[in-house]
Amino acid sequence: MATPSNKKTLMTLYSAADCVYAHRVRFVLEEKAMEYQTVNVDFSNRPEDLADLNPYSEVPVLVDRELALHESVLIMEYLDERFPHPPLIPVDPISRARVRLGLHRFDRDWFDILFRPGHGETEKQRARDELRSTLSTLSSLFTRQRFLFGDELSIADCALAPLLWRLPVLGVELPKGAKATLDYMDQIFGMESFRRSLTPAEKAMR
Ligand SMILES: N[C@@H](CCC(=O)N[C@@H](CS)C(=O)NCC(=O)O)C(=O)O
Repeated sequence: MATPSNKKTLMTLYSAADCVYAHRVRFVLEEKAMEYQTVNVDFSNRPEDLADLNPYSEVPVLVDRELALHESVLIMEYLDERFPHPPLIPVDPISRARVRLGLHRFDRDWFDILFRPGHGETEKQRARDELRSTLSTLSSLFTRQRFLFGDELSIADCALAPLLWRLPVLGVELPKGAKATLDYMDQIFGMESFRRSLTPAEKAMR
């Protein structure tokens, strides 16, 4: 008779020391208090299986049993569905759509330009300027609510936080008047899950 195996299969995250996209996933995994193992990818010596797991050979990739999933946003959404507590995506369709639209805009307006290859310095400077002014404008929102989409942490906060952590590295300084945004950042950076999500290379960024 076969004995049921209760051997736990840990999820594996293919990450990299200072990858802003992998950082998003590490934050969500820590917020969900998940146990997982990490493969730290060195791009000058990629693990052979990375190309099998992700046709683009990029990180992050999450391997959960038979599933190999890439794209940070898809991974965050998957984790929230698979491990619903604490919920990081609101339940009503309008709020869900707003969160997803926010994620899309973060990538299109900032992450893709600042962290993906193929963008010139002029375009990057425009993205940095726009980021600084949007974060300043968001200050009035943060005087009314704790997080981007209300008083609960969402995957939008988890997606943006790794970029906020990198503001000094990017050379983006917020004006003192953006106090509520700075407080919002401190609140996130002080979270146990966020602190646990940091690699040594990321810890050295601030
Ligand atoms: N849109 C992807 C972007 C992933 C990405 O650009 N990852 C970078 C590292 S931060 C990568 O793997 N680059 C491969 C390389 O440098 O060859 C996501 O959100 O996961």
